[in-house]
Amino acid sequence: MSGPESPTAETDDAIGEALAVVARSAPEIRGGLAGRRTKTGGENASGETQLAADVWADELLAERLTAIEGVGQFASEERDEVVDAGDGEYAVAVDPLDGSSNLRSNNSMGTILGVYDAELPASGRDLVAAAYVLYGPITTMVAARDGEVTEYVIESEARSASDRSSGDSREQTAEAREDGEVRRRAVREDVTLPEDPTVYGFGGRVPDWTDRFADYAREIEDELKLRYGGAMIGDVNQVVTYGGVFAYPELRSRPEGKLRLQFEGNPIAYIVESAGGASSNGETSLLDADVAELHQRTPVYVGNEELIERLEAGF
Ligand code: AHM
Ligand code: MG
Repeated sequence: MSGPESPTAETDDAIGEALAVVARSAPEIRGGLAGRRTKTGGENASGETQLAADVWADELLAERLTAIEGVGQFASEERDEVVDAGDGEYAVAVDPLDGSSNLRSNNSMGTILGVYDAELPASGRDLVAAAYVLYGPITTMVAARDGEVTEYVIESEARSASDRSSGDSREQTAEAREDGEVRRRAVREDVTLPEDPTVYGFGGRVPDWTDRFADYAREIEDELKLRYGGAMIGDVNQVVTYGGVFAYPELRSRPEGKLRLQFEGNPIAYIVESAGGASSNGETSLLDADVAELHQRTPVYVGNEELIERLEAGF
């Protein structure tokens, strides 16, 4: 890759490099979506139909993340088994395209990364970093490491001087990284959930909700504004931005919910908790959930602490 490289402390180690690889790959993943909206005919480990884009993003990230010195395992929502990547201490888990059913209707989607200092499947307490990319009107990345959460804007080529001067000056912060041709610009440091929550988004069909979740939902509906987009990353990012609660709850037909602990629940819980919020599987923080297997599902509840406490109190 050409273009300026400015190594920083964060890219000097495997954890920082994994975050950098995801950031660097984001414009390419985004750019490759247009021709890959078709079904492959295959299914992933959770029994979901794969799109060409799911498989392609998985392969791209697998190749790049397993090449990092210090990464010993790679796992993805899109493949059955953990890939052995050598001697490295860290394991990376990805959801290459979260919310890919939104591709057909051209709504937002994401990419999720968790970096575990343990063999997979691992507890959320073994996470040392996590990040998500949101492919919205612009491409952003929210990364958590060492208890700090940062939001970046990802741009695929150096912007011209006139572009730079036309932006909101409050968004031009000191920290900017040049990862090859991709620029990752910090636009919000020390991200924390706003204290006065305003939005909620709940997945699953309402008649399939359990009574206890339906009771909770009724309370929340009176207080907050519905914002549900069908991609967890988009929905969680609204909660991180405006405050509120996101749930993909336990269902009558599926008490274990839909989302996967290693690839979705844990990384999102790590980010939301690092941003001062809370997470739950209905009983305990997702980060303390019992780990059974790589593709295990879990109910996911994340948001402002008070809203998650109320959920647990009613369960
Ligand atoms: P995916 O990773 O296979 O795309 O599935 C996860 C997605 C989440 O992003 C989202 O919260 C949920 O599935 C939406 O499911 P539904 O279509 O049932 O609302
Ligand atoms: Mg997903």
